Amino acid sequence: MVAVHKTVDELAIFGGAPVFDEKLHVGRPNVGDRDRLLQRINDILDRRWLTNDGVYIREFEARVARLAGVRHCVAMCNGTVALEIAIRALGLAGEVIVPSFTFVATAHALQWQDITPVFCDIDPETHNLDPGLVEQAITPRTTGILGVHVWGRPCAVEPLERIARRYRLKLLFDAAHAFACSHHGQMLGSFGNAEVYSFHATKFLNTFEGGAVVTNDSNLAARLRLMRNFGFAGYDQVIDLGTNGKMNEIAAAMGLTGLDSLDEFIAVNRRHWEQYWRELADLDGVTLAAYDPAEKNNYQYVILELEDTLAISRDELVSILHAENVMARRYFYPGCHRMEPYRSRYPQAGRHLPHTEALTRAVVSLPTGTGVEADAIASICHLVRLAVRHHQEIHQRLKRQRGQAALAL
Ligand code: T4K
Repeated sequence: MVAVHKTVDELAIFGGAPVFDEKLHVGRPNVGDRDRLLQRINDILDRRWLTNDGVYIREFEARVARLAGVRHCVAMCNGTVALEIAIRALGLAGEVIVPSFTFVATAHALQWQDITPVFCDIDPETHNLDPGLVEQAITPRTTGILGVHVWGRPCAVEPLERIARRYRLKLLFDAAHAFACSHHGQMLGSFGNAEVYSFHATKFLNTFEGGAVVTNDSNLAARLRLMRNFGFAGYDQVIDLGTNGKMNEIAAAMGLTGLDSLDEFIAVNRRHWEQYWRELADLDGVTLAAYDPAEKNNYQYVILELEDTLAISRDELVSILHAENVMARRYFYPGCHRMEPYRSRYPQAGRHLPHTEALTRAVVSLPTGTGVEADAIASICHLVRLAVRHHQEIHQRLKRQRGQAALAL
């Protein structure tokens, strides 16, 4: 496709034809070498070993551990179960400090086990937990901190480590976005007591569904392995409470095939992100979340933040893009504290989360990945520039449109 340019009148939201015939999603999966994947799947079927610590799972775990620079990788059926098992294996209880600006699974993994997620505000620059506020949120019931490396950009790792040490808290990181990303040259995955990756279809590396806990703690890894497999230590010997958190062989085969193409995935994401940067960085009223070029990044998230100087709201921009079949997402709107069961339990939580509240209203996630072409990105950038440059006019027209729609009811 060739990049399309429009005027305000031609926007699909005002009746024009959409730029894209088909929906362009955020989170289109990266698929590596199809033939190699099918070979692996055939091999799995031939050997009739489909799950439970098979050879592909072991190979996947070894390669992930090597990449993360840790001793142990325990692969799981998804990132949420990996979080739940890590939380339980670390003995977390009572209260755990966590951002509200994250995917709801981070909070649910705690609440599912009757542990109270204590929502803490973020640093508006990094979008990650503000360590000063974390320290203020500690109570006698606090047992841990669960930081999230949002967009694959590192949490304030060292300050959080210092706080965890000082107050004898466990430190766990949700690294769902952060596979193949580094902090001061050390891979995310290797900090705190343990870190958790997600390999969901929408993630930079996917196993259809999947996740893993990575850690340097051998005792913890042994516990994780037990818990992942019902607590079985041998054929008939159950020595701990466990669940079924196992990854299957086909998932691992997908992960291995993705790992084979990791450099290509990064190169494509990086090229896309740089294109967005070139086309949008100098646009007044919006900021593109940047990655530290001195670190390893997977560039999986293209995050645009709208300033409140614009007349047009983030939701209006999203509506404009959706009308063009650009399925931009409002991650992580409205924030965990405004989702159930947290909203009913802590109705006042928003008062302590001003930066979270502001960011959830300001950010939009744009399409990238190996399923997206450069021309498509040029068209998306054109649409964003058009909307931002004509923000007053578009906002007024959308307001009138909404008024007319309400009258027609
Ligand atoms: N912690 C954090 C910080 C996370 O972001 C996540 C997951 C987790 C923990 C939990 O890990 P997992 O248990 O999921 O392994 C999606 C994903 O389902 C979720 O994995 C992800 N975070 C979250 C950020 O995004 P939704 O509700 O947005 O999913 P959905 O179905 O709307 O799909 C997202 C986009 O991807 C859509 O635009 C469509 C597209 N898509 C999706 C799938 C599944 C495809 O193009 N192909 C596909 O196969 O949550």
